[in-house]
Amino acid sequence: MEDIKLLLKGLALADTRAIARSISIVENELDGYKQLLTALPLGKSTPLIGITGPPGAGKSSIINSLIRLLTGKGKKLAVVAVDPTSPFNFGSLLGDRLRMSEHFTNPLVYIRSLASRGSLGGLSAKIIEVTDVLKASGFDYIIVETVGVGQSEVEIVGLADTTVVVLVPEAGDEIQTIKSGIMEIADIFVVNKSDREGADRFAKNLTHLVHRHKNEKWVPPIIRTVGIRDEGITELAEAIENHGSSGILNEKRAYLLTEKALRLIQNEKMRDTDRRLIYRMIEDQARRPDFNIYSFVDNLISGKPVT
Ligand SMILES: Nc1nc2c(ncn2[C@@H]2O[C@H](COP(=O)(O)OP(=O)(O)OP(=O)(O)O)[C@@H](O)[C@H]2O)c(=O)[nH]1
Ligand SMILES: [Mg+2]
Repeated sequence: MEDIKLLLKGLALADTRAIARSISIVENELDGYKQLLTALPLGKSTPLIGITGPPGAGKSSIINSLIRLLTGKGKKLAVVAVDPTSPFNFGSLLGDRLRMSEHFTNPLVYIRSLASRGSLGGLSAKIIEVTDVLKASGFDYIIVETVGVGQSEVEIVGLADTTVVVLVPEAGDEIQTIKSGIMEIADIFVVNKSDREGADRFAKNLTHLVHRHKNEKWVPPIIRTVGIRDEGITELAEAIENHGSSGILNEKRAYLLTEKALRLIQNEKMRDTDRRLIYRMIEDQARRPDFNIYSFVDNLISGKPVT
């Protein structure tokens, strides 16, 4: 049995080993994980910055530059990279590792990757718990990198205080290719790879689009960056600060906590649900002409034999 009180003390002192151990306890639901979670001091809210965008847009490069800038000011950062396990994103973990490796020995930075495998949506099943452990560990910022495919970019909004969407000009000046959902989730837009042709036009078109979707409380700024050369990163850090102090977060707080509560309830309810088992049962039963998905689910929930 772990000494949870000792771990909590370790977290309060930002002890790296206590952080790593606590994360692994909540991630794998080891003995004492509930006790640990319910005792986390979450009163002081550490800003959680979500960085999302298409594969290869430069998210890790930008985070790398942000780390350099912010640790240079003595800030302590935790970075969580959610690794998509879908086959076309293979290699991104290695990419993240390499690009942030210069910071691995920096005592001001804690870097951790989480697999999204097994989660219902796009983010890791335990991302809420993991980021809450980090919130109790004395960091000035928590940054979460997710590849913006499918659900994950919508989910990040329910987790992050500030959502940064990274785009690249090569998405074309066909600004319509930007999914409309993105306009709703971005607090800040980054046009990365601004060293490339078409960046001007792209940023200009994006500005038009943002103003069409404008809400009067916060107009998402558009920051042009060159991630590999640290260009635009000071402006990005400023934009993040501005968003944090705009008063919007106070309004957003209840919304974020509600989103979290709903996801935790959902996870709790789905706890014993085994996707593969259901798949196998359906594979077997769907061949029957009288197969009915509603009766199937009813039986499953009420524990009646379904085979
Ligand atoms: N020309 C140019 N290349 C860049 C820039 N920023 C990043 N890159 C390159 O783009 C590639 C992808 O960068 P990453 O930072 O790994 O992108 P990512 O969005 O984290 O990628 P995934 O996590 O795999 O989705 C790398 O080869 C970078 O060197 C930039 O501003 N200009
Ligand atoms: Mg990356």
